[in-house]
Amino acid sequence: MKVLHTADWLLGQNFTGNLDRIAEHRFALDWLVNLTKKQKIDILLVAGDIFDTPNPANNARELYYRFLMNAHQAGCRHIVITGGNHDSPSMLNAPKIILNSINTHVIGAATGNIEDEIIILKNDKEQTEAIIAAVPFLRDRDLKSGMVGESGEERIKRVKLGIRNHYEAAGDIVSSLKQKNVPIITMGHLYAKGATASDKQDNIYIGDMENIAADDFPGIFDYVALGHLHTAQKIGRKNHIRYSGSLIPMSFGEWKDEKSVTIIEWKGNEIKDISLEKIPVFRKLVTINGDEIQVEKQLELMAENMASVDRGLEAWVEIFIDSEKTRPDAYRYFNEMVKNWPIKVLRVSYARQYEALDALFSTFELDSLKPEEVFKKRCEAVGLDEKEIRKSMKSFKELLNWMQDKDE
Ligand SMILES: [Mn+2]
Repeated sequence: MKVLHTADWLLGQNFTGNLDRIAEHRFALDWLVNLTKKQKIDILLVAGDIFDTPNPANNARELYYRFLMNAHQAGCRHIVITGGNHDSPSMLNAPKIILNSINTHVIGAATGNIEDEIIILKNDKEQTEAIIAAVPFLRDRDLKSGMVGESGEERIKRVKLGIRNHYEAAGDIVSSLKQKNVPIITMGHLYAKGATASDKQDNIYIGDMENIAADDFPGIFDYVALGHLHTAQKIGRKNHIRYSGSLIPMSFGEWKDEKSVTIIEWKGNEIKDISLEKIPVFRKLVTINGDEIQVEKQLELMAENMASVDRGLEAWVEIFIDSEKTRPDAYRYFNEMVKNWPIKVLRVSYARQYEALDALFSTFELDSLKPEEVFKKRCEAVGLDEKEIRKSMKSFKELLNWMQDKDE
């Protein structure tokens, strides 16, 4: 039996606020359907952050439903979808009943009853072939709401304990269902201890408080399919606890990442093999550093290389210029230079000009930044040291997390 693990699709993402990723996502999902067919995947797990926003655009929803139908028709017998911190639980859950009819199980959020997350997958002879504890992203409110007067540290402790308890309870339920030769798998959307996030990954709120360690997952689980971090990796040197990584690079911080999906081959309830299937690059994201002349040379070189391979979609570039002199029209200047090449320059910054926010970012660029990035720049601008910045960032992220919880 073969299980394919993927996560963090973030369909409907707007890059730097005004560019959509629909074409890339369509290519990636079509590729995934073909892979599912070629590899004869039995079970597909998507561990959260299906969509980028709680209310995604209709073309993003269309991609999602089209993929589920195509994967089903390609012979994938079971699909399990869990909600991530970006997803709206009610939006994911709304079509649950109809998706059930194509063997797709959706767990948008915790319900208060952990049994709701336990999915028993059966073959057409009604024999159990896998048991899945489909744990979605656990929101603050799922882990008992914050106590009045609770400090930040107390809250973190409570969140960590809540998550551990949740997995323990799920482990207890599946233990009672255990059958010979049937794999038991759990899913999760969280930041596991020891994991690496690309520095620009913006979707971590509860995030870097390191929710849970590899040893905290009950031993009953033969595989742990995680989402939330966009870089494929295993956790705590355990081969069976993994992040699949995202489908496409979600920010310039991920431009060097090799994206993949994880395929787990089983013999009974034992893992026979785990392999990463590399996802083709449908659009290049590139960060270029250097003085003006070096940047121009790199752009020329890029254009030459791209001309020799048919990549379809134009590359997106961000530029950091290391120079004393600034050019107020830098953004226009570089876009003029690349206008006949399959390249678009999205952002130009001067590396040495960190004194003031408004000197560094044009209005366009400010729009393209995430709140955390702006806050961090501000901390740097007022001269906080690294330790102080880390501390302030932590509080800021808690605040964002609280606001996000409130929004829903
Ligand atoms: Mn996430």
